[in-house]
Amino acid sequence: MLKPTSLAPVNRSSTAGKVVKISSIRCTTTHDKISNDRRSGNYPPSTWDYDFFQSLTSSFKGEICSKQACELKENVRLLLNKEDLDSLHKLELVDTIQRLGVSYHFEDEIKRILEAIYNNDEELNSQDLHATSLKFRLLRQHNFNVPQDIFKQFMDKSGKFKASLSKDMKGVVQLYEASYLSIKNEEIMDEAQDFSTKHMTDYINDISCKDEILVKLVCHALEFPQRWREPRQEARWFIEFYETSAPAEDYVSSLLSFAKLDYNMVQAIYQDDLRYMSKWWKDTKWGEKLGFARERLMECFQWSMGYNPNPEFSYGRKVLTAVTTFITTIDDIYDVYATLEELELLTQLTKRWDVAELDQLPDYVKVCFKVFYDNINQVAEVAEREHGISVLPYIQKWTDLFDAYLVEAKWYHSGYKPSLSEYLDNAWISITGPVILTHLYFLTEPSFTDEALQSIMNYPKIVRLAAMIVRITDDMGTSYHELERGDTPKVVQCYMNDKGVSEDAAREYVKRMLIEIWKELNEEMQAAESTFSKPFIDVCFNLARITTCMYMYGDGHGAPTAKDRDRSTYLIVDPIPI
Ligand code: LA6
Ligand code: MN
Ligand code: MN
Ligand code: MN
Ligand code: MN
Repeated sequence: MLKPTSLAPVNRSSTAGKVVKISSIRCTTTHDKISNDRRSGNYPPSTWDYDFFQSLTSSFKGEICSKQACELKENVRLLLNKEDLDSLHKLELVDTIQRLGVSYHFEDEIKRILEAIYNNDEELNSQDLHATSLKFRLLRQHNFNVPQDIFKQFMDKSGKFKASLSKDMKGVVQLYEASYLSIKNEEIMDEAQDFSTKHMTDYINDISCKDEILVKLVCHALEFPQRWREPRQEARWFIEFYETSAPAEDYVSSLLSFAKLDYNMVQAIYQDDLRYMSKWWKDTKWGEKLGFARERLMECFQWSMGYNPNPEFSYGRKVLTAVTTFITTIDDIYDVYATLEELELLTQLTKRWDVAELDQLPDYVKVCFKVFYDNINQVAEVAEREHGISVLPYIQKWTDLFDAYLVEAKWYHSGYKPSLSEYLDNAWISITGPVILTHLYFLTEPSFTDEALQSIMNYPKIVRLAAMIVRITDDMGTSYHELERGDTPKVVQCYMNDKGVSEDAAREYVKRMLIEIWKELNEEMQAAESTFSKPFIDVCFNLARITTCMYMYGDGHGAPTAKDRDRSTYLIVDPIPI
């Protein structure tokens, strides 16, 4: 029997105890009878379970911790406000604080520092590749206009970066990181990326290079640029790196102490969120009743942590964890379990947004959509109460996702091979970026203009671009298994079919495509500012970043490996030893 399931925050819980009527659900065995004819995703079972989630506990809670964190935080603030620090040291401090994962505490201070540097940078040694690149990256990150021309001085007459610069490997790494803040048609920045990537690759391949710390930094950067990295994973890596590489000075140890304590305290909040959600998940009974689908609560929680890692976003994280479990299960219904006839009927009927309308469909569909509608309606109710606007019509655009799922199911069942552009036209919706970001919009925006609402209804460019990055990155990580179990051609295969090229060549092409879309996303950050708030723009980027993180070792969502499990452990389970 389904139990009432609630996502509502405790202090807004007037719908929390709403009793779910179960009379319309007849849990007969019909689905067991037909299950023999159905496909299976052959996904491995989850390696995490309810008892484990319930056992999560942290000692980084309570007043003593908070008090200590407050004191340490004030030390860092004093450091940022120091008058006698020169511009380069200020930039380095900002960069360090960001990489340590604690910049969300100092947004005003950081903004002031960057504004001052933007308005008056004579002090900064512009001949220095490291300083110039760092300034370019940090200013662009914070939406200040900096032209690519500031790198011209490092180039020779033929428009190439001077070969002698390769001796300054720290500067080259900064140039590489800066190049990922570029927008379309910036030839100098393209050149910067090629130049830095080449010399960094040569550097780590040179067996005579002795600077182990620098090798570690270069390898980390080559794996993924900072711009693409998920902040919590990066923080965990950087805290360790900084500990071994920074000078033994007082300010370093005070920064590190704060970063570690803050990491552990925020992790304790994630554990609370996850414990709550594991109870919620158990109450859905999907694990038992929809056994064909992936059970991925830990991974779904990590997606939601990635969209917005800030501690106060607990309610939003819970909603997005539920949304991601819905996506995972419904995607498996469309891709693997259901028949095409069921999917056609289901897709049509979901538009009525009422589980009673699904009566003609098998029980597994009703079990799924009962929980789905109840929870999504509740999420909309909470948002409507909070914002005083009608939110449900926007959120009901889940049905666009189901339409896109059906298109793919029809392609698969008919053996149709779409062209790359036909595929992508549908695939940026079927990857669920729009659904996720629409939910996040109502969870992050402080106020709502008609223009912004209209834009959200039609999926603005920033949503489209972020979703495209998610789709391409997902396909690169998941298509191997998908094609094995039977699925429509994914981005790489569509390009191979279009052009008649090898898989390797197609993968290379798709990687370039990804870089180009990131450039467009960078550009859109500025344009979006006139319509959306910074927190919403941030979650669009964070969606792209958490995707990079989830698929960095393969299909980290559907078939997590030991490395993925390690990541879950250091993000959610184990604190940093202090
Ligand atoms: C993708 O699985 C899936 F279910 C996710 C929850 C991850 C992607 C989406 C988010 C949360 P699969 P398909 C942004 O790779 O069938 O099966 O679209 O998705 O390729
Ligand atoms: Mn299962
Ligand atoms: Mn799928
Ligand atoms: Mn799918
Ligand atoms: Mn996939």
